[in-house]
Amino acid sequence: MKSLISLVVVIGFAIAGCGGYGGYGSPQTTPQAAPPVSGEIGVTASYAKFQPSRVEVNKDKPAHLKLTSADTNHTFTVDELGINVSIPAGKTVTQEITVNKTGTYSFYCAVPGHRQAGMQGSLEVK
Ligand SMILES: [Cu+2]
Repeated sequence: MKSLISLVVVIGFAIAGCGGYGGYGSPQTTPQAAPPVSGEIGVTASYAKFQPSRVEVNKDKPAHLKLTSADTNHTFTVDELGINVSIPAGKTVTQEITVNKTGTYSFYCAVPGHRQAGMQGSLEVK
């Protein structure tokens, strides 16, 4: 009787699996989010501030910026480094940056009026 119960469980999973994927093809082909990597830095933009407003990265080491807008459209802009990433309202975008020169750089939101309202911070490269 034990083996029969096992079989029923297996069939149950198989049916649930088919229903769950709804015919969108093999679940193995579903793109997976990249696993968290060291050097991932989350920054949340909301009017009118960045949280955190101070970000540290290591020179010559790729840093993964995970930029989230908590409200409206923003940008993450660093003029000296040629970085200008749009962050659509309510979305999270990731941007890899590698800076090869130590120093303190200013980042800000380029949406008119946002920087003036306080959407700026410093990017420290060590
Ligand atoms: Cu903004």
